[in-house]
Formats: sequence, C-alpha cells, structure tokens
Amino acid sequence: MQSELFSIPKKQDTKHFLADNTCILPGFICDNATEIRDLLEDILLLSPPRYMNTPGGQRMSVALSSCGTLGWISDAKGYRYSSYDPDTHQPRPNMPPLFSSLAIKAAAEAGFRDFRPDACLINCYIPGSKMSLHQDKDEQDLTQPIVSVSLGLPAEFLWGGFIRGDAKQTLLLQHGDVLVWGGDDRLRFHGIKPLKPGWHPITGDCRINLTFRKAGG
Ligand code: MD6
Ligand code: FE
Repeated sequence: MQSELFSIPKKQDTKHFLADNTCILPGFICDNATEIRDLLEDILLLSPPRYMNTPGGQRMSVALSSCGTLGWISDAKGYRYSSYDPDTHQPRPNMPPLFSSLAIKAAAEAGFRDFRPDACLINCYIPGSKMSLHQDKDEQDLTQPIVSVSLGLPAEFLWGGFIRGDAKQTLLLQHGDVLVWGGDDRLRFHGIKPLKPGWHPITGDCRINLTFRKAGG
C-alpha cells in the first residue's frame, strides 16, 4: 500500500515560509527524483559515503560524501571544506548540472536570487541514524543560503533558534521536499531525529539528504 502511494509522487506548486528566510517547497524535486538518484549512484561510486569522526573523536551517525568543487570533512583537526576527497585523494565528483539548476531554482523560489552553489553534501541515513543539533557555519559567505533536498524515507527535522537550548519545532521532511534558508535564519540550530525504519521505492531502506551551499569565497 505504502509503496504504491509513494510511487506516484506529485509535485506540489506551493511554498510555505516557516520564518522570513526559511521556506519549505513540498515535493519540489519529485519529478526529478529518479534522475537524481541515478546520478547519485555514479557519484557515490567515485566518492563512497563514509562515517567520519567529529573533532572530539565520536563516529558520526550519518555516512557522508560530497560533489562539487568543495566537500565537507570532519576529523581530529576540525570541521572544514576541502577540494580533495580525504580517502581517495581525488578531486570531488562534479556537481551534475541538474543538481545545480534545481538548487538555484529552489533558492530563487524562496527569494534568494543569486545563489551559486559550489558544494553539495550528501548525507546517507539508515534507520537509527541521526544528526545532532548543529549550526552550519563552516562556509565563508554566510549571506548565501542553504538548499536542502530530501530523498527517500521521511525524517523528523528539528528547527530551533539561535541558541542551542531555544525552543524547537519538528518538521517532517518527506521525499522530494526542498528546504531553503538563509539571511537572518542562516545560523539557526537544527538536527534530524533518529530515522525510523521503512522502505521507499526510490532509495530503499534509507534517506538521502543533499545540501547545497556556497562554501568557498
Ligand atoms: C538533513 N540537514 O536534512 C540535515 N542544514 O539531513 C541539515 O543539516 C541542514 O536541512 C542546513 C540547512 C538545511 C538543512
Ligand atoms: Fe545543517
């Protein structure tokens, strides 16, 4: 039943602002999901997702890869962007034109008209994977927004304030949804609750999240 429901995804031409500079575009990339998944398969062969350690030595719960000019890494030296894959020592796989054009279109829809992403982080979640509350602040130009694309299993997204302990809203991010934020909302704390088990026709038993950023100068 559930798979039938998911296999006829509908693009919804709506947007909903959670705050002045945080916008959810439900199902925005549904029509492109299969093509995105196929492109991701090629990228993840070149740069396989891996569990990195936090600077404190904790293994992260989400497996991560990147494409584009820059990719995000974490190790004992800290969080940062680098142009080389730390495991393969190769440049990052190219960001497919479909990825950048959808990210630019979504940003414009949310009111950010000059978004030029140079990094696409690929987060792979299996049941139980979570992302602790964090701020995205490793990018050089914090005036540029972040565009987040959800594929596969739904996830509960925690959307907080500017101090870790601020009240949080829980938002269900579903397959095809795009979340865009920037401006005054750029440094909000956020995270993902442990992924619930399930199955999705596009991604199987996992969730994939892409976040597009302008990481370099
Ligand atoms: C995720 N997303 O959805 C994790 N960061 O799996 C993020 O950490 C995130 O969705 C900045 C802006 C939007 C996001
Ligand atoms: Fe984030």
